[in-house]
Amino acid sequence: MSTSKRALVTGITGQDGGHLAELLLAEGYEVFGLVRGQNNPRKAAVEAEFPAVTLIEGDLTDPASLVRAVERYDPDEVHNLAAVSHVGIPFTNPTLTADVTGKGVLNLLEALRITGRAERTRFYQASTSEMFGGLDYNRPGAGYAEDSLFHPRSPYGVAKLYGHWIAKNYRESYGMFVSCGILFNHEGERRGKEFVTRKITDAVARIHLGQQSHIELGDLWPKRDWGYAGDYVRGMWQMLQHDTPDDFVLATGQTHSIEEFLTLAFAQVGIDDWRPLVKQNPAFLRPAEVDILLGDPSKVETVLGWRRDVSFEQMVKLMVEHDIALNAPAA
Ligand code: NAP
Ligand code: F7E
Repeated sequence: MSTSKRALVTGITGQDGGHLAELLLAEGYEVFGLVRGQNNPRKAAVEAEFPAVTLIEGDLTDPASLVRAVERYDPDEVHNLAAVSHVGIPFTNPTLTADVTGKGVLNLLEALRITGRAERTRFYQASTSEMFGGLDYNRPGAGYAEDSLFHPRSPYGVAKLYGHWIAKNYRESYGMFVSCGILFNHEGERRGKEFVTRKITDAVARIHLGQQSHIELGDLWPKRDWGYAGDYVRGMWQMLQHDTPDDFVLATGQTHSIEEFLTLAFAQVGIDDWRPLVKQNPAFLRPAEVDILLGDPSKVETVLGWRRDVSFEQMVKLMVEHDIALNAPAA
């Protein structure tokens, strides 16, 4: 029997799943990834990039599949990254979002508890800054911290708040080692193109290469606290290595509008006046918008010594360069 630690990662086909698999393998873990559905098109990409990862069929909405996974692979750590993670799309499928993003957390915690792992398996829950909401009455000031008021503004945020509280409840009720990372937006070259940053860097690359004429977006004024995903998965992992379970905000402490992101991204390809290349499409507006997100990472910096390596400017540059290389025709 191997003596290395065993980690089960849900959401392994997603952005954070890729960064986390990379980190855990480098740390010497045996990594198991939960993949849903028959013939999932993203499974092959994970198999190709991480042949050492064992993929397991399972779905957060299927409790029996989770019981089977934890019984068979007996993880020391479970990193629950799986979710319907888009904020806009769940306005049209709120019930599915509640089932996966909310109740799915309960299903996974129960799988650990009823199979007798409450005292031995450490659990990470991917909570989110979307639980805060960015409204006037709870404006962040120096930044939202772990004890700030919650007021989610979307079915996604509401479902995540359930996941957050049920995770804390299992810590308090059963003494489980459950830590929640309240993560502000984090981006990078693995980000899905349905999110605004990657949509922009992909479009900037394609406009630069003459493959696209313009980009259609929703509101440009909202502000987000954008960090680099590689730095954030290191923070998640550090939370499970700490001697006690706790909740931590991961953020940069800076906030930027989408307009600022556009300015930096287009500057990478020498375009200063990007406004004629950006059109508003009402399809990308949301029934309720989160105006501003700004996080205060003081606690995670002090308690866990977490620091980010990649600045906002470096991240935008990295993403545009990556998308130019990806979209460029083969020589
Ligand atoms: P992502 O790229 O959208 O990945 C989501 C993952 O969840 C995918 O692997 C997806 O699998 C999986 N999934 C969806 N429904 C599932 C189900 N029913 N059963 C099992 N797996 C399912 O998200 P991410 O950006 O990596 O984020 C990771 C986690 O952190 C998410 O929980 C997200 O809500 C949270 N979070 C993200 C941010 C951020 O800025 N990135 C900030 C705060 C919190 P398929 O490939 O099969 O679709
Ligand atoms: O939107 C605006 C949009 O979808 C950012 C998820 O990882 O972070 C992410 O959620 C902003 C919003 O991310 C478009 O209205 C304008 O104000 O990139 P996004 P998000 O909603 O902040 C949080 C922390 C999570 O937890 C989530 O899982 O950009 N926006 N035009 C647009 N957004 C998108 N997607 N597409 C547009 O065309």
